[in-house]
Amino acid sequence: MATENNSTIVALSTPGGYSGIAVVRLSGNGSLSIVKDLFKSKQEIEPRVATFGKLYDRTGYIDTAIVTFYQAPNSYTGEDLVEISLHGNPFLCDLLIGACVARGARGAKPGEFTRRAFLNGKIDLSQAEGIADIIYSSSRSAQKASAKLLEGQTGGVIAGLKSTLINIITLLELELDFLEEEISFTPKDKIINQIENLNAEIQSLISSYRFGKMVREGVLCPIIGPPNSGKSSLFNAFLQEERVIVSPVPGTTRDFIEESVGVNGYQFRLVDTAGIRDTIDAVESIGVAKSQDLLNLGDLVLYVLDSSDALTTVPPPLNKQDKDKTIFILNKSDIADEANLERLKKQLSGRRYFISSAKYHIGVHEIAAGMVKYIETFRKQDEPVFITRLRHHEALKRASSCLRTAIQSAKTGNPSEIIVIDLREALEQLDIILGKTTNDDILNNIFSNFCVGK
Ligand SMILES: Nc1nc2c(ncn2[C@@H]2O[C@H](COP(=O)(O)OP(=O)(O)OP(=O)(O)O)[C@@H](O)[C@H]2O)c(=O)[nH]1
Ligand SMILES: [Mg+2]
Repeated sequence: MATENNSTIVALSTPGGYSGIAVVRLSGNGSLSIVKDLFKSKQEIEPRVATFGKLYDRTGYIDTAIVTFYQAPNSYTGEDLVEISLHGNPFLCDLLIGACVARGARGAKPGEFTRRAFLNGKIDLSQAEGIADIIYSSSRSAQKASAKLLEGQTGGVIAGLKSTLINIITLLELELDFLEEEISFTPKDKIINQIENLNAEIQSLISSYRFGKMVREGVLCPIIGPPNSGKSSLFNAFLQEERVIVSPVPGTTRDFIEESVGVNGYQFRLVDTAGIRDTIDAVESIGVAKSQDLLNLGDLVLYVLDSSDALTTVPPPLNKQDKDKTIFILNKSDIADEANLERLKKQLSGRRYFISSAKYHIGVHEIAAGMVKYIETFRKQDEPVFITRLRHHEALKRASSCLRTAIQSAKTGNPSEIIVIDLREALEQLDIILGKTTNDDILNNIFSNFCVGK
């Protein structure tokens, strides 16, 4: 009987709409027989050979097509899989999919092809996530990071940590097994040392997430500052278009507008915001409050000041983190007098700043280069991979916490069987990343974010 996991599934794997070609994919035991019933060709269908022919359903001719058959287990899903390329017309694709369903296939759910690849052991869970990430990546750095996930480099690093951990557990369990006998065991301080080294590696991966998150999700970069300082002008200068309204009236921007720009392979999510000031206007004050929130959320803050205004002052940093992530922009340099610029530069000593004239697009390249330089300070050159997904970050944090407990426990002289309990918990967390012990809810969550047909 065809169950949920071995039924034959079918879906359009290319975006709906009109296009040169579209690809309909089937996976499961029935794939080949369903296609043979629909497809007429002078050649026999052979594995991994593109075969030209014509598609017919019971009502008649559908389209010409190329059929490629991938025989189990040498396919994306590990099952028999057929790809049918036909003309990219939604009506034709629906006809074909309907004909497949009439012959026993059922429509695939989002990510179901990849889910089967995972369940059939073709890929681990981190690779499945790499596939989703590569489909949605929108910058060179994100694409490179997802390729590492997809190719299993991230999974490989995790598997390496896992095997170190298994070795340590084995040493301790060996001791438990031969407790009665006269054998010398690895001394405890040596074991503690091994756990500490492992934990240091995990910590290093955990700290790589700050960079990895910015690569995968883009660098959230709010443009903040007093009203009328030129925030919207700078935003437009980055985008090289008049995207938002610029006017001499303070309080022009009330809502938030986000646009992405790519610089040196990184994606920056610039957000134009309302000027921060005390205001009695209800709508404007909502905007000002949201600007404050963005200041906290942003990965990197561009703080724009009007350098032509003698009343402009540099705000003091609220804390170390704000100080680090803020780049000041002394804008309107074209109409600023030298003395005022010098006064502001002095106030900014020890902090990062650039001088610009957003109205005339002057200084924008330098600011962009400064933004890239800031992001790259978080990149660890000696790490082969960095963590890009919150799920991995959380699992590694839990693993590290178990290891710290194990170290504490070993140092206080607890017996091996107690230490092993925490080490096994850490192992489980690493397995979660690879999908070895992942519950259905997590799997559903991961695969439901895929498109249908992948
Ligand atoms: N001379 C000069 N004028 C500028 C420059 N940048 C902005 N302006 C002018 O300053 C005024 C305010 O610019 P906006 O970009 O709207 O300023 P804002 O910070 O977005 O203002 P709010 O949205 O009201 O907070 C406009 O008249 C701009 O043309 C600059 O570099 N030089
Ligand atoms: Mg504005």
